[in-house]
Amino acid sequence: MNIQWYPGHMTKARREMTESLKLVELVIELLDARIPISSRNPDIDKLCGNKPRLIVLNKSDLADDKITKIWIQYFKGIGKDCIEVDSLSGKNVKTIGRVVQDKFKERNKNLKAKGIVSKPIRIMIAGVPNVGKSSLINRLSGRASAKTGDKPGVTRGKQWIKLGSNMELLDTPGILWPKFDDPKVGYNLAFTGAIKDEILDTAELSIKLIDTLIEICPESIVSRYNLKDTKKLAIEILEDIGKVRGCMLPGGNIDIDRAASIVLDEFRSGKLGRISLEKPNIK
Ligand SMILES: Nc1nc2c(ncn2[C@@H]2O[C@H](COP(=O)(O)OP(=O)(O)OP(=O)(O)O)[C@@H](O)[C@H]2O)c(=O)[nH]1
Ligand SMILES: [Mg+2]
Repeated sequence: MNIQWYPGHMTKARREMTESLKLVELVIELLDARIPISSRNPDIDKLCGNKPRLIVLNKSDLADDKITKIWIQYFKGIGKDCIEVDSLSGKNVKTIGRVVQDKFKERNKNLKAKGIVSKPIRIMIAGVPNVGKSSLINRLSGRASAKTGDKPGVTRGKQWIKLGSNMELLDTPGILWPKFDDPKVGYNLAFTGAIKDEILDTAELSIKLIDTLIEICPESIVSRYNLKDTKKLAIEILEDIGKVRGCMLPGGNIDIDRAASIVLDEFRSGKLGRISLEKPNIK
């Protein structure tokens, strides 16, 4: 399966994003803590130019804590400010306000010297579909200002949300890029829910996910599905999972599609544990 998803609305959203960049002083690049590289738009440097940026690793509740800490060091090592948050519970979200105010200390001091007491810092939140941009905005603003949902493509237009008198946030639709050079990127985005499920082959995707989990953390599926043997093909493991979960079709065959959906849903909702699919290449 060759995964590509770049519908027309993303071309439009990308154009709008380029336009809106002129209006903001900071871009929050929201990445998925489980796949910080795959969820990073390869065009982001070109898109943002030298606009100040803050990298925020979201869904940290679903990622391995130790690995997330290493990712933060990795980004700091390449000169990028980076923090982790969980926009579902709100954990660490307040740190963003502190980091932003700190980044703009000089700017605020200069404004004050000119007699301007407060001019809100305008911030754009950018990231792949379903990474949690709108959820983060709602957490930061303390109200349900932006529409959220557990599928990609919920936000369709840009929306400004005021955060007291200090900051104004711009929610943007999730965008991808026209071609994933490495097929692994497409899979990682699909596993984590950034790609519309309707264009994916669920069984094939789930088999790929099983292969990946067997490689990086076999215990996650062994314990969840009481697997006796994992030294077999991923399709056979998926059949075993189907049997354990009673996914049977009339006639006694295993309902592979249902079993595949179970594995994907349970991975995405963290029931298989806190799993980071990408690790940085640093000691
Ligand atoms: N576990 C977990 N779930 C999260 C987190 N942040 C957001 N979500 C969930 O992820 C899903 C997508 O959230 P949204 O805020 O709609 O994502 P978005 O980036 O705005 O998506 P688009 O508008 O489609 O681009 C929702 O089901 C949220 O509840 C998080 O930190 N942890
Ligand atoms: Mg949204």
